Amino acid sequence: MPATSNDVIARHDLIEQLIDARHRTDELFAVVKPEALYERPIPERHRIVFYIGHLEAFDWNLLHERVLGLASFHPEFDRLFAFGIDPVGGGMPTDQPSDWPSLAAVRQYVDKIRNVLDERMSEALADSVPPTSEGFPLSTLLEVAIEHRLMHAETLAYMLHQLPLEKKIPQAEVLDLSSSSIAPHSIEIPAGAVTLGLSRTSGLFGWDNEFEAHAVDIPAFAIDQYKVTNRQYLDFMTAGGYETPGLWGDGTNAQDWKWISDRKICHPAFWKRDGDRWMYRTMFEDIPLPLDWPVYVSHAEAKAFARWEGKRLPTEAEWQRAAYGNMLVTESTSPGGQASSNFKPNFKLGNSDFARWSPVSVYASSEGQSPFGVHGMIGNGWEWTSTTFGPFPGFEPFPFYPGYSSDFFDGKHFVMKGGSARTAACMLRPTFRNWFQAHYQYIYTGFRCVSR
Ligand code: AVJ
Ligand code: FE
Repeated sequence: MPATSNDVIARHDLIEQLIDARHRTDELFAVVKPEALYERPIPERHRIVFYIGHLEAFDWNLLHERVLGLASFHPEFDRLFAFGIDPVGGGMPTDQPSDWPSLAAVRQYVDKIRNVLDERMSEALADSVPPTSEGFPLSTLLEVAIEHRLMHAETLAYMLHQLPLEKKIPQAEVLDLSSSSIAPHSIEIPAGAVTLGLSRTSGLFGWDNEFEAHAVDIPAFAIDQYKVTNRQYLDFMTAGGYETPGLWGDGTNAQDWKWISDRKICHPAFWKRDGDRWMYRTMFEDIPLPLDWPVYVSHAEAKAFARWEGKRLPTEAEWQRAAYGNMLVTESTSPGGQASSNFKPNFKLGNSDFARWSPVSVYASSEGQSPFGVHGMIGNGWEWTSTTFGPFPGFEPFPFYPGYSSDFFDGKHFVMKGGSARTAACMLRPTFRNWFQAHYQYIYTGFRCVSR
């Protein structure tokens, strides 16, 4: 099938996007002082150096044989850097810095892959590129490579956030320390339908877990107008939230209580005690706790807060309805070949797409309101839902990346929606689903509560 000129333009555009995404991740590694690149800022994750190799190994493993018909030049590194770790309840990794290849060897591997891909991809683009034997067009594989890298631009930011300040090269950032006297209240969402997921006939790119589209009916409920702030969470702490077992389990299931007791957890990971006051650890400095910023906590902490308020976390479907009403994502490709949906929220104004390192006040912007007047659901921090991550009806794993989602359909991961300051614009789409374990504290994820 000959490629239309629109296809070619679209694919060239994707190569540009891949190159932009490389700049993003290169910039992140440049934040780390070179002598700290073999550190492990988060005990349960890989050392930083792994991710330098991982981003290229991923692109290479995806494309070299399938699309370009090229043999591997370094199978050992292709395997070593193939997968990250997301341990559930297992032990901590014990590898040593000396177990990893030198930086020079890793950088050589990266450069070589970039050179080969860039050369061969433009050649492939000049021809008409047939779908892969698995039936997916080259554009889908490129979107996978781009979004995989951009997701790591965010997960690497979480990781470098935990690296001690003296091991980073600081970047200037003007913090939003505005303070407001707004009294939070909740918004009534009438009973109605919402569509979750993308239809396969839409022609839009989505990950395997975004398909298939399906409608869900939702009874009326009320949802917080704003994300829960550090100020509100501090009230929960002052009221003894971390010392009240009943908030951390329902009697038969006390896993969350066991977790905070065993790990001696008594505050959010981004907070730090300094004498008689709370400090907040931003990416590059410690500052007095900004009370109007959204609180970033694990799912277990969010759930305990909601119980304390006599409320609960929204389901994924409730969150979607509060954010988008009954909007349906159906539209196919536009004339430029760029996929677009029929819904255009004003993403620019939300705190997202790498606009900042830090959150802003939840009251900062009157833009970004949902059709029901709920504020700030997209950007400025992901939001936890009560929904365990699982397949939509009609789910099929991508044959070229079967474990991307299905490895996490284990009842231990929860869906997050929205996006943070470090989420790329492309992943602010309504159907994107993110997920993490209930006890992971290091992510840019807050929440809002619902009642009824
Ligand atoms: C979708 C963010 C949960 O970081 O575990 C990156 C993304 N998967 N490489 C993760 C991912 C494989 C994933 N999240
Ligand atoms: Fe990855």
